[in-house]
Amino acid sequence: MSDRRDFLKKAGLFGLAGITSKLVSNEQINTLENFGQEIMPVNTFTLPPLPYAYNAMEPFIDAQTMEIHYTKHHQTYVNKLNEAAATIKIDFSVDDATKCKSIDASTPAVIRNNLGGHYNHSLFWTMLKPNAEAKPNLPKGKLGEMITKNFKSFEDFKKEFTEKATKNFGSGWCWLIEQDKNLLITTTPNQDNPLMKVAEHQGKILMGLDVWEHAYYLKYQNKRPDYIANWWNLANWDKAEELYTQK
Ligand code: MN3
Repeated sequence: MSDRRDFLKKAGLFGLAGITSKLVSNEQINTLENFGQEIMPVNTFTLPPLPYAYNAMEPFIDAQTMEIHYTKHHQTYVNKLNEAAATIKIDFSVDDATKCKSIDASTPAVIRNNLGGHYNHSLFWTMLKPNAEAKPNLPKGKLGEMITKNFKSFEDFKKEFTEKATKNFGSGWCWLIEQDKNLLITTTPNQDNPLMKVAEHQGKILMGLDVWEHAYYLKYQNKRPDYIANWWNLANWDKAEELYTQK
């Protein structure tokens, strides 16, 4: 049902209603959205295509949560950021990670919150990987070795990350970062991230978990620990390894 609703909405958006008789795939929608982005001005933030279908993370993250999270929450950060960029100067000659690195205590809250929201979610979608069959999901490669070295074992790492993600009060994120060649688990409030000068611990982001209620409330209600426990099935360790080994 939600795919059909989504189709009807997108079809209306792109003026396709009536000229096509079958459902449009997410890939086709992404192509249309990419086309839309290409004709937009350069100094504009755009919602990146979601690299999978809304139901791809089932049964651990439900399709409706994914759809609302992406089309409403992430889109709103993008919209508010663009509104703010109309009056506040933003350096568009650098990438979004570099823009985040320049955020300090003097940055207007509207930029800090919405740039963080846009950057964090753009990254978050790529840090999830479908795993409907709940196959064992462990970091491998160089990062896998480093996690074992830093935290004694993957289980010890998992325990510490789970605890910090659970205890991050209110809305925020839990991160695995690299700092001075060591790995560290850290949390940020709201839409801050470890690239920003305002973060308690700064470093290279390797993995991140959104613990805002909007990320889990429909399926898990107040049970954040259940959401976190299920998220371990979806953590995209291939992406984390790519980030870790990228110089
Ligand atoms: Mn979110």
